[in-house]
Amino acid sequence: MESTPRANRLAIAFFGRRNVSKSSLINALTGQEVSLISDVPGSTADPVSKSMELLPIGPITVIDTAGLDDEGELGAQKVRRAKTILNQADLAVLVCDASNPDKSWEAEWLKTMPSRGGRVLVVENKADLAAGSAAQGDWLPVSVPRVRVSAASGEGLELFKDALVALAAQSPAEPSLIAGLFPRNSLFMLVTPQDPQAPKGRLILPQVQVIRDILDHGGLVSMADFADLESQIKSLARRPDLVIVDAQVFGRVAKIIPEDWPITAFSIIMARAKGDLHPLAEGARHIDRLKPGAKVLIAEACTHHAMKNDIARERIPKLLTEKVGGPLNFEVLAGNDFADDLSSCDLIVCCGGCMITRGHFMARMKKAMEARVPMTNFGLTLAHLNGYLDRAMAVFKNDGSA
Ligand SMILES: Nc1nc2c(ncn2[C@@H]2O[C@H](COP(=O)(O)OP(=O)(O)OP(=O)(O)O)[C@@H](O)[C@H]2O)c(=O)[nH]1
Ligand SMILES: [Mg+2]
Repeated sequence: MESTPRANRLAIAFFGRRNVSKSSLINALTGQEVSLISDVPGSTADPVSKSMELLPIGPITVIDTAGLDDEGELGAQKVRRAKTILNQADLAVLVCDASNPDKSWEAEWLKTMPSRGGRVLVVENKADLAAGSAAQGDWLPVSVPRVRVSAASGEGLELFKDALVALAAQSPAEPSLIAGLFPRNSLFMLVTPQDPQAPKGRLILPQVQVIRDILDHGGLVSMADFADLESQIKSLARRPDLVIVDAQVFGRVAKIIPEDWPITAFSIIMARAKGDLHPLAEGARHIDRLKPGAKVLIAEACTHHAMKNDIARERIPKLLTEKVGGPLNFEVLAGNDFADDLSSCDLIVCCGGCMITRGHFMARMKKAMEARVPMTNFGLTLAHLNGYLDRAMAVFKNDGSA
């Protein structure tokens, strides 16, 4: 279970005012000392994540956050981080104190929830302190599920888990990576060069995910290395419904296969899985309109040691500069989030987002859209600069969900 990539887990953020017992509730849910607990308001500063299995949902990540009513300069920083997590989460648990009858802060906060999908569960904790007093529900819209628990005594914890599971079950089903767009029994030909750069003895995650998606949708997989492709395609009993290739061999495979065979790249499929494909492709096409001196924000979602020929710091900037025909003004950002002000950017080029959830990637897209800055990703940028974006996108032409 621990091996499930974090990007594929349901992310559940716990939020609320200071000292309402967010951390205590997470510790009670996980049965572990995930977060520090104290009666001093403001104990949790940075968000704290813990992976766990919540049956029957499966692997989830719970995220503890600082109180959203924190004050002062440091408090404002804590609140900013907590809000970032809240915007990226799949589900939100609003924790409040059952013994405090004043729920005006919570009522105000709930009003903002519909704009982010409204997937929220209210937990009134410290029920042991409110024993005898009936739960006052008039501040709460009836559509929002609510449970009353006591992390201290354990009362109501099972109901809390059941409510979480019920809310998670309402989550829209994961969209199919690709095969759901095709009828059952469709044939997919995968071309994946197992060259020295490929990991020894195994396939990489996007390849495994696409194979699994094809099997889940009743499709057939035929898979080839690039080396003998020309002779291998002759032995196919029928024309594939789609050829899916590693980006680096797109051009060469496209030359070998007949022109009317639909073809796309793993990177395009993964871009569709993470975000809205068509606006991202538009973002890549926007490169044609960039002029020397334009500001390009290159954003990686995770921090890692930059290697020689690093895609974010060297390859993409070099290719973009060549394409535009003059120097560009690059800013490279690695880590959790964009700067607050994107208005000075002409283009945002994100990484594929393999380490972050779709919700997180979509939050980035929303921010770019609000700032009216075109956004794309590495895979689509390379597809456009290498001249195969339109052909690789053709299969998604009528795919409104992308
Ligand atoms: N009586 C009672 N006290 C509780 C319960 N759960 C937590 N507390 C107490 O409430 C206080 C705050 O708990 P925390 O879990 O640190 O609260 P928090 O919301 O994470 O607080 P911040 O991180 O400071 O925002 C602590 O003194 C806990 O012992 C409960 O079910 N009953
Ligand atoms: Mg805390």
